[in-house]
Amino acid sequence: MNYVSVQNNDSNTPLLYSYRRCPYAMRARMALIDSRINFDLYEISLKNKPHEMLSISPKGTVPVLKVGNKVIDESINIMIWAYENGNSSHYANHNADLIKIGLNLIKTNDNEFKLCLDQYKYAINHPMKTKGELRTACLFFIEILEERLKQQRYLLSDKVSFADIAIAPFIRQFANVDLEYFSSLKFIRVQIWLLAFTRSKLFINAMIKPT
Ligand SMILES: N[C@@H](CCC(=O)N[C@@H](CS)C(=O)NCC(=O)O)C(=O)O
Repeated sequence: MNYVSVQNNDSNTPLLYSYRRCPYAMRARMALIDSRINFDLYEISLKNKPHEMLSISPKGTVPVLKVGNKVIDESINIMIWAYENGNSSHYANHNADLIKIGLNLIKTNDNEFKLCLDQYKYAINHPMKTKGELRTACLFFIEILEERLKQQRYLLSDKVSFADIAIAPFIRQFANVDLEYFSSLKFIRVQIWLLAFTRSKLFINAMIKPT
């Protein structure tokens, strides 16, 4: 992962438009690093998106991956591209059933859970509900993860998988809204899983600040 300005990218090296704190961009960076793909990273400002990015992906969200003439602008598709084109065991090791379970978990994360998470994060915009109600609404997903972690160390098996990498950045956001509350929950396995994730080399490398 090399931080570049857009002009410095030679068009043969995949270029990722990213935003360090965005959980979708985190999963894309981790999948690329995990797959041992050499890529250039351009850290954007969400308030001032580069024209080069908007010209190839007008919807204006990060992450966006440009590989030659191909543009991939959904984080999950960037992950799939990375695992199909790189050299990691995390995706390939799973059978079709586990891949399906992983993709379904990610779908629940990106839809129902993300909606509850945003309402909890920005509780001030939802005056009809208390913060307590908004955070309790998120717990359905934490409970699903806890149940999976009762059966194995990670979400799909005893090994880290693409599902852990895709989902953990969002659970980290949930935890960070109120760490004391998160620590007080009965979901001990999710707490341990998140701690292991945030201490992992992969996450730490994906979070290195641009110099
Ligand atoms: N479905 C997209 C969602 C990406 C997304 O919403 N990214 C946010 C940052 S976390 C973004 O770029 N928002 C646009 C903005 O804030 O202007 C994906 O999975 O890549």
